[in-house]
Amino acid sequence: MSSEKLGINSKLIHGGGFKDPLGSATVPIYQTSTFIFDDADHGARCFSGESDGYIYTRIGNPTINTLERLIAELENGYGGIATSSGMGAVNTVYMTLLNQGDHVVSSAAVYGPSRVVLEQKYSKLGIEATFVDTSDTEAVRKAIRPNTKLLYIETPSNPTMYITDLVACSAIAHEQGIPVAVDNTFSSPYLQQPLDLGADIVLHSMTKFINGHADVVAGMIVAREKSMYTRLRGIMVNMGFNMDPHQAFLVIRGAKTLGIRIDRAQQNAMKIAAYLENHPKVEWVRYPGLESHPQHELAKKQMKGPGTMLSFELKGGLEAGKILMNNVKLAILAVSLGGVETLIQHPASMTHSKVSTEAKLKADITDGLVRYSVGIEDVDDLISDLDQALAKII
Ligand code: LCS
Repeated sequence: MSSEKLGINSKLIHGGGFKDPLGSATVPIYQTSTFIFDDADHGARCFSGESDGYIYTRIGNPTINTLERLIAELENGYGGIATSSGMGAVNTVYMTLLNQGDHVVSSAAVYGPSRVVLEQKYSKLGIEATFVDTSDTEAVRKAIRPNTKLLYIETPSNPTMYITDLVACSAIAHEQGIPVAVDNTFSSPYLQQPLDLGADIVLHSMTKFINGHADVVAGMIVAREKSMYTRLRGIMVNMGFNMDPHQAFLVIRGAKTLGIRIDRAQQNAMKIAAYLENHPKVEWVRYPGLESHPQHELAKKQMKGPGTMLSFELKGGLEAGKILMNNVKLAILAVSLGGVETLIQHPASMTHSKVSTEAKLKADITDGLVRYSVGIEDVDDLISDLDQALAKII
């Protein structure tokens, strides 16, 4: 059966199109840096592109290529480009599309380093960035300049959980011929497919949902068109942002259960969000599945489910948040997200600590905001854990 016709859970198990010549049921780890040519002419043909034989693992490797094909199938794109980390994917996109004198419009609330690298490094190469709340479509239109070469969106945004209208923003960018890249880490392709909503590039920190077991750092980019794919791939290869075959093997294994992990964690997240929203010590909760979320309707339209990430602020602000974080016993106090285990962290002093105080406040990353990544534990245990920790706040 053609894999295009399969449902997403079947694709997760059988996608990637790898056929092992020895009949292995799983994708083997081709732990090699280089590949043997049949003869000198074959080597030359591989390099010229006449033959598609493998050359060198930074350029291509059967285990890594299988993962690239799998994620490209899930995102409905032309091809995938695996990277050593999510930041490897982010920087491959920036380096491919931004040159001296260019300008990028980015969501103000993005993963801290995705913003900081533009402010502190690309600015020194003559590249300007404007950060706007991309959930405000008009703000995106106004931020575009004649030299804008990229619209970079994170939705839902880390850690504010704002949702950007991808259809509307892609249309605005495309009117000016500007490509749109979407960091889809918070949803994974299981819940959102940005290329189908108009984006040209989708990228992931696969460290999160796609791998799902907090044991790998990895990234992926998928391009809709061949020409963009070729440009991105060239930068990844020559910058050395490549993945390692063992990483690819672990991500392929983790990805098989993406659907059931998210279904389960999402059920937990809905209950936890409702519990927190009704708790007297909680000021607000931002979870796309709650009617109180400012873009609840858009989330329902654009995403197949509200996901497993939520942020909230306690009435006692940061001090109360610290008491909560220091007293949870089941949730783990750690950065990262999207794994089977529930994680809690404080963005202002952890994942977004390098973002300036002014920029944090403008992006609504308040000092009291706590981020909670819901795992697949028993939800009653997670709620009891929060309950006993919240009780410690006087
Ligand atoms: N994009 C998003 C939305 C992320 O959340 C992260 C990492 C990255 C890109 C970078 O991926 P990495 O290089 O770490 O694979 N986010 C983290 C977070 O929120 N806590 O720890 C890492």
